[in-house]
Amino acid sequence: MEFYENKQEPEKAVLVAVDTGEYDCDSSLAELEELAQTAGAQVAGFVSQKRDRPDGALFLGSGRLDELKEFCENNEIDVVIADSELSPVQQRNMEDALGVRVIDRTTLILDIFALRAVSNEGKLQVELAQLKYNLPRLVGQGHKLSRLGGGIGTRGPGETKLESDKRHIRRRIKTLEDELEELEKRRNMMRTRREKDRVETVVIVGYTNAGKSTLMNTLTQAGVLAQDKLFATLDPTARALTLPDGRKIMLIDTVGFIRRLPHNLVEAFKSTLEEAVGAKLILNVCDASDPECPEHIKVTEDLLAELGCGGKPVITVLNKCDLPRSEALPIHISDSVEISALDGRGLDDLLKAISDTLPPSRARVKMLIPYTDGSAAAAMRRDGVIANEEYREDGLFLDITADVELIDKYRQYCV
Ligand SMILES: Nc1nc2c(ncn2[C@@H]2O[C@H](COP(=O)(O)OP(=O)(O)OP(=O)(O)O)[C@@H](O)[C@H]2O)c(=O)[nH]1
Ligand SMILES: [Mg+2]
Repeated sequence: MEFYENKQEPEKAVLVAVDTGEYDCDSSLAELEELAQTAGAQVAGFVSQKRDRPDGALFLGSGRLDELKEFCENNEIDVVIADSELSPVQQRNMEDALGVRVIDRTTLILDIFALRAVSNEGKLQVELAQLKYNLPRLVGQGHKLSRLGGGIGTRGPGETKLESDKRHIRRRIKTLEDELEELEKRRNMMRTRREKDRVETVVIVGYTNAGKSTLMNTLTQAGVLAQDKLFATLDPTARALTLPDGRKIMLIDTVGFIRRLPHNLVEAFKSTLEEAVGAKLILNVCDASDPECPEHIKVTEDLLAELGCGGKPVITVLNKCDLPRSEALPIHISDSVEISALDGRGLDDLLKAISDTLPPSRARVKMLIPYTDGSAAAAMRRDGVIANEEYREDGLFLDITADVELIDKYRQYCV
Protein backbone atom coordinates (compact mmCIF):
# COMPACT_ATOMS: atom_id res chain seq x y z
CA MET A 1 0.00 0.00 0.00
CA GLU A 2 1.29 3.39 -0.87
CA PHE A 3 0.84 6.20 1.54
CA TYR A 4 1.57 9.83 0.76
CA GLU A 5 1.77 12.27 3.57
CA ASN A 6 0.97 15.90 2.84
CA LYS A 7 1.40 15.26 -0.83
CA GLN A 8 0.17 18.30 -2.66
CA GLU A 9 -0.83 18.23 -6.26
CA PRO A 10 1.15 20.83 -8.20
CA GLU A 11 -0.99 23.77 -9.28
CA LYS A 12 -1.79 23.79 -12.98
CA ALA A 13 -0.88 27.05 -14.63
CA VAL A 14 -1.37 28.81 -17.96
CA LEU A 15 1.15 31.48 -18.91
CA VAL A 16 -0.10 34.49 -20.84
CA ALA A 17 1.80 37.25 -22.58
CA VAL A 18 1.10 40.25 -24.76
CA ASP A 19 3.79 40.45 -27.43
CA THR A 20 4.37 44.15 -27.96
CA GLY A 21 7.71 43.57 -29.65
CA GLU A 22 9.48 45.32 -26.78
CA TYR A 23 11.41 42.17 -25.88
CA ASP A 24 11.68 38.59 -27.13
CA CYS A 25 8.32 37.20 -26.06
CA ASP A 26 9.20 33.51 -26.54
CA SER A 27 12.36 33.53 -24.47
CA SER A 28 10.62 35.59 -21.82
CA LEU A 29 7.80 33.00 -21.68
CA ALA A 30 10.36 30.18 -21.47
CA GLU A 31 11.91 31.93 -18.49
CA LEU A 32 8.47 32.47 -16.96
CA GLU A 33 7.89 28.72 -17.28
CA GLU A 34 11.09 28.06 -15.34
CA LEU A 35 10.00 30.54 -12.70
CA ALA A 36 6.57 28.90 -12.46
CA GLN A 37 8.15 25.46 -12.09
CA THR A 38 10.50 26.80 -9.44
CA ALA A 39 7.42 27.96 -7.54
CA GLY A 40 5.97 24.47 -7.80
CA ALA A 41 3.50 24.85 -10.65
CA GLN A 42 2.97 22.60 -13.61
CA VAL A 43 2.62 24.58 -16.82
CA ALA A 44 -0.27 23.30 -18.92
CA GLY A 45 -0.21 25.85 -21.71
CA PHE A 46 0.78 29.19 -23.16
CA VAL A 47 -1.31 31.98 -24.61
CA SER A 48 0.26 34.98 -26.27
CA GLN A 49 -1.20 37.75 -28.35
CA LYS A 50 0.45 40.32 -30.59
CA ARG A 51 -0.82 43.80 -29.71
CA ASP A 52 0.61 47.32 -29.57
CA ARG A 53 -0.02 47.32 -25.84
CA PRO A 54 -1.94 45.21 -23.31
CA ASP A 55 -5.65 45.97 -23.03
CA GLY A 56 -6.13 48.47 -20.21
CA ALA A 57 -9.04 46.59 -18.66
CA LEU A 58 -8.54 42.93 -19.58
CA PHE A 59 -4.82 42.65 -20.50
CA LEU A 60 -5.73 40.41 -23.50
CA GLY A 61 -8.27 41.20 -26.19
CA SER A 62 -11.73 39.89 -25.34
CA GLY A 63 -11.67 37.19 -28.04
CA ARG A 64 -8.39 35.77 -26.80
CA LEU A 65 -9.67 35.99 -23.24
CA ASP A 66 -12.67 33.83 -24.16
CA GLU A 67 -10.33 31.20 -25.62
CA LEU A 68 -8.29 31.33 -22.44
CA LYS A 69 -11.43 30.84 -20.36
CA GLU A 70 -12.35 27.76 -22.35
CA PHE A 71 -8.83 26.38 -22.01
CA CYS A 72 -8.94 26.96 -18.24
CA GLU A 73 -12.25 25.14 -17.93
CA ASN A 74 -11.21 22.19 -20.10
CA ASN A 75 -7.91 21.71 -18.35
CA GLU A 76 -8.80 22.38 -14.72
CA ILE A 77 -6.41 25.31 -14.50
CA ASP A 78 -5.72 26.70 -11.02
CA VAL A 79 -3.80 29.82 -11.86
CA VAL A 80 -3.13 32.14 -14.78
CA ILE A 81 0.26 33.86 -14.75
CA ALA A 82 0.84 37.00 -16.81
CA ASP A 83 4.34 37.69 -18.12
CA SER A 84 4.18 41.39 -17.26
CA GLU A 85 2.98 43.39 -14.32
CA LEU A 86 -0.80 43.59 -14.13
CA SER A 87 -2.59 46.66 -12.88
CA PRO A 88 -4.99 46.03 -10.00
CA VAL A 89 -7.87 46.60 -12.42
CA GLN A 90 -6.57 44.15 -15.03
CA GLN A 91 -6.01 41.50 -12.39
CA ARG A 92 -9.49 41.87 -10.91
CA ASN A 93 -11.24 41.90 -14.30
CA MET A 94 -9.32 38.84 -15.48
CA GLU A 95 -10.19 36.93 -12.31
CA ASP A 96 -13.84 37.83 -12.73
CA ALA A 97 -13.84 36.81 -16.38
CA LEU A 98 -11.86 33.58 -15.99
CA GLY A 99 -13.01 32.38 -12.58
CA VAL A 100 -9.47 31.35 -11.59
CA ARG A 101 -6.72 33.08 -9.68
CA VAL A 102 -4.61 35.47 -11.76
CA ILE A 103 -1.12 36.60 -10.77
CA ASP A 104 1.70 38.37 -12.59
CA ARG A 105 5.42 37.87 -13.11
CA THR A 106 6.35 40.15 -10.23
CA THR A 107 4.10 38.32 -7.76
CA LEU A 108 5.61 35.03 -8.93
CA ILE A 109 9.19 36.22 -8.38
CA LEU A 110 8.26 37.64 -4.97
CA ASP A 111 6.70 34.27 -4.16
CA ILE A 112 9.90 32.39 -5.03
CA PHE A 113 11.90 34.80 -2.92
CA ALA A 114 9.48 34.15 -0.05
CA LEU A 115 10.04 30.40 -0.40
CA ARG A 116 13.81 30.87 -0.48
CA ALA A 117 14.32 33.41 2.30
CA VAL A 118 16.30 31.90 5.15
CA SER A 119 17.94 34.66 7.14
CA ASN A 120 16.00 37.12 9.24
CA GLU A 121 17.12 39.95 6.99
CA GLY A 122 16.13 38.07 3.84
CA LYS A 123 12.65 37.39 5.22
CA LEU A 124 12.15 41.01 6.23
CA GLN A 125 13.27 42.19 2.80
CA VAL A 126 10.87 39.88 0.98
CA GLU A 127 7.97 40.78 3.24
CA LEU A 128 8.64 44.47 2.69
CA ALA A 129 8.71 44.02 -1.07
CA GLN A 130 5.48 41.96 -1.00
CA LEU A 131 3.63 44.48 1.13
CA LYS A 132 4.76 47.40 -0.98
CA TYR A 133 3.68 45.62 -4.13
CA ASN A 134 0.35 44.54 -2.71
CA LEU A 135 -0.64 47.72 -0.92
CA PRO A 136 -1.94 49.59 -3.99
CA ARG A 137 -3.58 46.36 -5.13
CA LEU A 138 -5.83 46.20 -2.09
CA VAL A 139 -7.83 49.23 -3.19
CA GLY A 140 -11.52 48.46 -3.26
CA GLN A 141 -11.08 44.71 -3.08
CA GLY A 142 -12.56 44.57 0.41
CA HIS A 143 -14.33 41.25 0.79
CA LYS A 144 -12.29 39.66 -1.98
CA LEU A 145 -9.13 39.58 0.09
CA SER A 146 -10.16 36.41 1.81
CA ARG A 147 -10.00 34.68 -1.55
CA LEU A 148 -6.23 34.90 -1.46
CA GLY A 149 -6.22 31.74 0.58
CA GLY A 150 -3.09 29.89 -0.49
CA GLY A 151 -1.16 28.77 -3.52
CA ILE A 152 1.42 30.49 -5.64
CA GLY A 153 1.60 34.20 -5.15
CA THR A 154 0.16 34.14 -1.66
CA ARG A 155 2.96 32.47 0.28
CA GLY A 156 5.53 34.07 2.50
CA PRO A 157 5.58 36.12 5.60
CA GLY A 158 3.24 38.66 4.04
CA GLU A 159 0.45 36.11 3.71
CA THR A 160 -1.57 36.63 6.88
CA LYS A 161 -0.94 40.36 6.83
CA LEU A 162 -2.78 40.66 3.55
CA GLU A 163 -6.02 40.18 5.39
CA SER A 164 -5.53 43.20 7.56
CA ASP A 165 -6.39 46.72 6.56
CA LYS A 166 -4.15 49.16 4.74
CA ARG A 167 -3.37 51.18 7.83
CA HIS A 168 -2.06 48.08 9.52
CA ILE A 169 0.02 47.28 6.47
CA ARG A 170 1.49 50.77 6.36
CA ARG A 171 2.45 50.43 10.00
CA ARG A 172 4.03 47.06 9.26
CA ILE A 173 5.98 48.55 6.34
CA LYS A 174 7.35 51.22 8.66
CA THR A 175 8.36 48.62 11.26
CA LEU A 176 10.08 46.52 8.62
CA GLU A 177 11.93 49.51 7.25
CA ASP A 178 13.13 50.39 10.74
CA GLU A 179 14.28 46.85 11.46
CA LEU A 180 16.07 46.62 8.14
CA GLU A 181 17.75 49.93 8.80
CA GLU A 182 19.12 48.52 12.07
CA LEU A 183 20.41 45.43 10.27
CA GLU A 184 21.96 47.63 7.60
CA LYS A 185 23.81 49.62 10.26
CA ARG A 186 25.26 46.39 11.62
CA ARG A 187 26.24 45.33 8.12
CA ASN A 188 27.94 48.66 7.54
CA MET A 189 29.88 48.24 10.77
CA MET A 190 31.13 44.86 9.62
CA ARG A 191 32.13 46.38 6.29
CA THR A 192 33.99 49.18 8.04
CA ARG A 193 35.82 46.63 10.15
CA ARG A 194 36.81 44.70 7.05
CA GLU A 195 38.10 47.90 5.52
CA LYS A 196 40.10 48.60 8.67
CA ASP A 197 41.59 45.12 8.54
CA ARG A 198 42.32 45.95 4.92
CA VAL A 199 40.64 42.87 3.59
CA GLU A 200 39.72 43.61 -0.01
CA THR A 201 36.36 42.30 -1.10
CA VAL A 202 35.57 40.70 -4.42
CA VAL A 203 31.89 40.21 -5.14
CA ILE A 204 30.35 37.50 -7.33
CA VAL A 205 27.26 38.73 -9.17
CA GLY A 206 25.35 37.54 -12.21
CA TYR A 207 22.16 36.20 -13.67
CA THR A 208 20.30 33.61 -11.64
CA ASN A 209 21.51 30.02 -12.14
CA ALA A 210 24.80 31.15 -13.74
CA GLY A 211 26.85 29.14 -11.23
CA LYS A 212 27.86 31.83 -8.72
CA SER A 213 27.46 29.65 -5.63
CA THR A 214 29.19 26.73 -7.34
CA LEU A 215 32.16 29.00 -8.08
CA MET A 216 32.17 30.24 -4.49
CA ASN A 217 32.16 26.64 -3.24
CA THR A 218 34.91 25.49 -5.61
CA LEU A 219 37.16 28.39 -4.64
CA THR A 220 36.55 28.42 -0.89
CA GLN A 221 34.79 25.16 0.07
CA ALA A 222 32.08 27.41 1.48
CA GLY A 223 29.32 24.82 1.35
CA VAL A 224 26.80 27.29 -0.04
CA LEU A 225 23.64 25.77 -1.45
CA ALA A 226 24.02 25.48 -5.22
CA GLN A 227 21.08 24.14 -7.18
CA ASP A 228 19.68 23.97 -10.65
CA LYS A 229 16.95 26.32 -9.51
CA LEU A 230 16.31 30.00 -9.95
CA PHE A 231 17.20 32.16 -6.97
CA ALA A 232 18.82 29.38 -4.92
CA THR A 233 20.77 32.08 -3.09
CA LEU A 234 19.17 35.06 -1.37
CA ASP A 235 21.58 35.90 1.42
CA PRO A 236 25.07 37.10 0.72
CA THR A 237 27.79 34.78 2.04
CA ALA A 238 31.37 35.90 2.61
CA ARG A 239 34.43 33.62 2.72
CA ALA A 240 38.14 34.30 2.92
CA LEU A 241 40.31 33.34 -0.02
CA THR A 242 44.09 33.52 -0.46
CA LEU A 243 45.28 34.60 -3.89
CA PRO A 244 48.33 33.01 -5.55
CA ASP A 245 50.32 36.16 -4.67
CA GLY A 246 49.60 35.58 -0.99
CA ARG A 247 47.04 38.34 -0.60
CA LYS A 248 43.96 37.52 1.43
CA ILE A 249 40.63 38.65 0.03
CA MET A 250 36.99 38.28 1.00
CA LEU A 251 34.80 36.66 -1.62
CA ILE A 252 31.06 37.41 -1.49
CA ASP A 253 28.29 35.37 -3.13
CA THR A 254 25.07 37.29 -3.83
CA VAL A 255 21.47 36.93 -4.97
CA GLY A 256 21.03 36.34 -8.69
CA PHE A 257 19.67 38.91 -11.10
CA ILE A 258 16.89 38.50 -13.65
CA ARG A 259 15.57 40.71 -16.43
CA ARG A 260 12.81 43.08 -15.36
CA LEU A 261 13.60 42.39 -11.71
CA PRO A 262 10.66 43.79 -9.72
CA HIS A 263 11.55 47.28 -8.68
CA ASN A 264 10.36 46.77 -5.10
CA LEU A 265 12.68 43.81 -4.82
CA VAL A 266 15.70 45.82 -5.96
CA GLU A 267 14.73 48.46 -3.40
CA ALA A 268 14.28 45.92 -0.63
CA PHE A 269 17.53 44.10 -1.39
CA LYS A 270 19.53 47.24 -1.85
CA SER A 271 21.37 46.87 1.43
CA THR A 272 22.54 43.34 0.64
CA LEU A 273 23.25 44.20 -2.96
CA GLU A 274 25.30 47.09 -1.69
CA GLU A 275 27.97 44.52 -0.87
CA ALA A 276 28.69 44.91 -4.56
CA VAL A 277 29.11 48.65 -4.16
CA GLY A 278 31.65 48.18 -1.38
CA ALA A 279 33.70 45.66 -3.35
CA LYS A 280 37.01 46.47 -5.02
CA LEU A 281 36.34 44.10 -7.91
CA ILE A 282 33.23 42.57 -9.45
CA LEU A 283 33.01 39.13 -11.02
CA ASN A 284 30.09 39.04 -13.47
CA VAL A 285 29.46 35.31 -13.77
CA CYS A 286 27.39 34.04 -16.68
CA ASP A 287 26.40 30.71 -18.18
CA ALA A 288 28.35 30.80 -21.45
CA SER A 289 26.41 27.78 -22.76
CA ASP A 290 23.09 29.63 -22.56
CA PRO A 291 21.92 31.21 -25.84
CA GLU A 292 20.62 34.13 -23.79
CA CYS A 293 24.04 34.72 -22.25
CA PRO A 294 24.75 38.12 -23.89
CA GLU A 295 21.39 39.37 -22.63
CA HIS A 296 22.16 38.04 -19.14
CA ILE A 297 25.51 39.84 -19.04
CA LYS A 298 23.77 43.04 -20.12
CA VAL A 299 21.00 42.76 -17.50
CA THR A 300 23.64 42.32 -14.79
CA GLU A 301 25.68 45.27 -16.05
CA ASP A 302 22.59 47.49 -16.11
CA LEU A 303 21.56 46.52 -12.58
CA LEU A 304 25.10 47.14 -11.33
CA ALA A 305 25.03 50.58 -12.88
CA GLU A 306 21.67 51.22 -11.20
CA LEU A 307 23.20 50.23 -7.87
CA GLY A 308 25.99 52.74 -8.38
CA CYS A 309 28.81 50.35 -9.31
CA GLY A 310 29.68 51.99 -12.61
CA GLY A 311 33.41 52.48 -13.02
CA LYS A 312 34.43 49.56 -10.81
CA PRO A 313 36.70 46.95 -12.38
CA VAL A 314 34.67 43.98 -13.67
CA ILE A 315 35.86 40.56 -14.84
CA THR A 316 33.31 38.76 -17.02
CA VAL A 317 33.48 35.11 -15.97
CA LEU A 318 32.28 32.83 -18.76
CA ASN A 319 31.21 29.82 -16.72
CA LYS A 320 30.12 26.31 -17.71
CA CYS A 321 32.76 26.08 -20.46
CA ASP A 322 32.68 22.29 -19.99
CA LEU A 323 29.52 22.63 -22.11
CA PRO A 324 29.50 23.88 -25.74
CA ARG A 325 29.86 27.64 -25.83
CA SER A 326 26.79 29.51 -27.03
CA GLU A 327 27.10 30.81 -30.58
CA ALA A 328 25.34 33.98 -29.53
CA LEU A 329 28.48 35.06 -27.67
CA PRO A 330 31.07 37.17 -29.51
CA ILE A 331 34.44 35.42 -29.99
CA HIS A 332 36.28 38.06 -28.04
CA ILE A 333 34.95 39.62 -24.87
CA SER A 334 37.28 42.04 -23.15
CA ASP A 335 38.34 41.33 -19.56
CA SER A 336 36.82 37.87 -19.60
CA VAL A 337 37.99 34.47 -18.36
CA GLU A 338 36.60 31.09 -19.39
CA ILE A 339 36.08 28.67 -16.55
CA SER A 340 34.08 25.71 -15.38
CA ALA A 341 33.14 26.05 -11.74
CA LEU A 342 32.07 22.42 -11.91
CA ASP A 343 35.24 20.70 -13.14
CA GLY A 344 37.67 23.43 -12.15
CA ARG A 345 39.17 24.32 -15.51
CA GLY A 346 40.25 27.93 -15.93
CA LEU A 347 40.21 28.66 -12.21
CA ASP A 348 43.96 29.37 -12.14
CA ASP A 349 43.46 31.93 -14.91
CA LEU A 350 40.61 33.47 -12.95
CA LEU A 351 42.67 33.77 -9.75
CA LYS A 352 45.49 35.32 -11.76
CA ALA A 353 43.08 37.78 -13.38
CA ILE A 354 41.79 38.71 -9.90
CA SER A 355 45.37 39.29 -8.66
CA ASP A 356 46.21 41.36 -11.72
CA THR A 357 43.05 43.44 -11.57
CA LEU A 358 42.90 44.12 -7.84
CA PRO A 359 44.99 47.16 -7.12
CA PRO A 360 47.74 46.21 -4.66
CA SER A 361 47.02 47.50 -1.20
CA ARG A 362 50.13 46.40 0.70
CA ALA A 363 53.76 46.26 -0.33
CA ARG A 364 57.06 45.20 1.23
CA VAL A 365 59.77 47.88 1.24
CA LYS A 366 63.04 48.80 2.90
CA MET A 367 63.22 52.25 4.51
CA LEU A 368 65.77 54.33 6.28
CA ILE A 369 64.00 56.89 8.46
CA PRO A 370 66.14 59.64 9.99
CA TYR A 371 65.92 59.86 13.78
CA THR A 372 64.65 63.42 13.40
CA ASP A 373 61.36 62.17 11.86
CA GLY A 374 59.85 60.42 14.84
CA SER A 375 56.30 60.62 13.54
CA ALA A 376 57.16 58.77 10.31
CA ALA A 377 58.76 55.96 12.28
CA ALA A 378 55.76 55.81 14.61
CA ALA A 379 53.25 55.76 11.73
CA MET A 380 55.11 53.00 9.89
CA ARG A 381 55.40 50.94 13.06
CA ARG A 382 51.70 51.36 13.82
CA ASP A 383 50.54 50.17 10.42
CA GLY A 384 53.23 47.84 9.13
CA VAL A 385 54.42 44.33 9.80
CA ILE A 386 58.15 44.51 10.43
CA ALA A 387 60.37 41.74 9.09
CA ASN A 388 63.57 43.32 10.30
CA GLU A 389 64.66 46.55 12.00
CA GLU A 390 68.09 47.99 12.83
CA TYR A 391 69.18 51.15 14.61
CA ARG A 392 71.82 52.39 12.20
CA GLU A 393 74.11 55.38 12.40
CA ASP A 394 72.04 57.46 9.96
CA GLY A 395 68.57 56.41 11.03
CA LEU A 396 66.09 53.62 11.69
CA PHE A 397 66.22 50.88 9.05
CA LEU A 398 62.96 48.98 8.45
CA ASP A 399 62.19 45.99 6.27
CA ILE A 400 58.44 46.36 6.38
CA THR A 401 55.14 45.38 4.72
CA ALA A 402 52.68 48.25 4.85
CA ASP A 403 49.81 50.03 3.18
CA VAL A 404 50.82 51.43 -0.21
CA GLU A 405 49.30 54.82 0.57
CA LEU A 406 51.35 55.12 3.73
CA ILE A 407 54.52 54.05 1.94
CA ASP A 408 53.79 56.67 -0.67
CA LYS A 409 53.60 59.34 2.02
CA TYR A 410 57.16 58.57 3.19
CA ARG A 411 58.48 57.63 -0.21
CA GLN A 412 61.62 59.77 0.31
CA TYR A 413 62.83 57.30 2.95
CA CYS A 414 62.59 54.21 0.77
CA VAL A 415 65.92 52.64 -0.09
N1 LIG B 1 27.89 22.10 -16.54
C1 LIG B 1 28.10 22.99 -15.59
N2 LIG B 1 27.14 23.25 -14.68
C2 LIG B 1 27.41 24.17 -13.72
C3 LIG B 1 28.66 24.85 -13.65
N3 LIG B 1 28.61 25.71 -12.60
C4 LIG B 1 27.38 25.57 -12.05
N4 LIG B 1 26.66 24.63 -12.70
C5 LIG B 1 25.28 24.20 -12.40
O1 LIG B 1 24.40 25.29 -12.57
C6 LIG B 1 23.34 25.22 -11.61
C7 LIG B 1 23.22 26.54 -10.85
O2 LIG B 1 24.35 26.68 -10.04
P1 LIG B 1 24.40 27.68 -8.80
O3 LIG B 1 25.80 27.74 -8.34
O4 LIG B 1 23.33 27.36 -7.79
O5 LIG B 1 23.99 29.05 -9.53
P2 LIG B 1 23.80 30.50 -8.89
O6 LIG B 1 24.34 31.46 -9.88
O7 LIG B 1 24.36 30.54 -7.52
O8 LIG B 1 22.21 30.59 -8.88
P3 LIG B 1 21.25 31.49 -7.96
O9 LIG B 1 21.75 31.47 -6.56
O10 LIG B 1 19.95 30.78 -8.12
O11 LIG B 1 21.24 32.85 -8.57
C8 LIG B 1 23.66 24.02 -10.71
O12 LIG B 1 22.91 22.94 -11.15
C9 LIG B 1 25.14 23.80 -10.95
O13 LIG B 1 25.52 22.46 -10.75
C10 LIG B 1 29.66 24.54 -14.63
O14 LIG B 1 30.78 25.05 -14.67
N5 LIG B 1 29.32 23.60 -15.58
MG1 LIG C 1 23.52 30.95 -5.75
